[in-house]
Amino acid sequence: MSNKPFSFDLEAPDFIPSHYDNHIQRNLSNMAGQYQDQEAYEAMVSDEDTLLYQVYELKRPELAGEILHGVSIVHPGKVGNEYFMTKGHYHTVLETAEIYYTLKGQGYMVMETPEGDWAVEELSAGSVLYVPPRWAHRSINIGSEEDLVMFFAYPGDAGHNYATIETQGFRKLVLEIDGQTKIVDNPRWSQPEGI
Ligand code: S6P
Ligand code: ZN
Repeated sequence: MSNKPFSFDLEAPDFIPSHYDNHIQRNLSNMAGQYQDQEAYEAMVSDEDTLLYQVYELKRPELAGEILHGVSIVHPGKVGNEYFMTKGHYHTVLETAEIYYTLKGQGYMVMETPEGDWAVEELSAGSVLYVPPRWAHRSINIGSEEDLVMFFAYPGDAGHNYATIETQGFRKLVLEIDGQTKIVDNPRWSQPEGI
């Protein structure tokens, strides 16, 4: 991999990087057990394996001094009354942070720590979110028609730990109830052990 400086463009309306090395696509079938309404999930996935979100990554060596970065795009939609969202993860190296800059759309970042603290921050075009070390994070698109598009950057050695979230989800769910977006307790959640 070259160690020369480089640049690329992020342009409206799509904000797909003009250069990228990796394109990840996650569909409904990649989210088994993540949505609260299992019946709605099964019905949707057997009908069509809808694309939920995409990530465009610029590859860099996975070293502490590097900054991994790219663009994530969460499409609009719901499973039952729960919005389309990313899987969400802790960083394997817990003491690593992340920055998100929202380019387009409306959403929430749901976050929590192994100690049980939680936070939900709004995401809208032009807002910058700092996710401190130790905070697991999941992005959620609450828009009815628009993509939620964000530029992200995090330390090269961070890694991804999906297992804890896959087991029980996040402490808070973001649902649409009577046409309103609500943050509610996740009944499946309990304090994680041994992260
Ligand atoms: C990586 C960073 C993002 C996510 C992306 C998809 O640390 O947080 O690039 O990978 O938003 O989410 P997830 O939870 O499927 O990796
Ligand atoms: Zn991350």
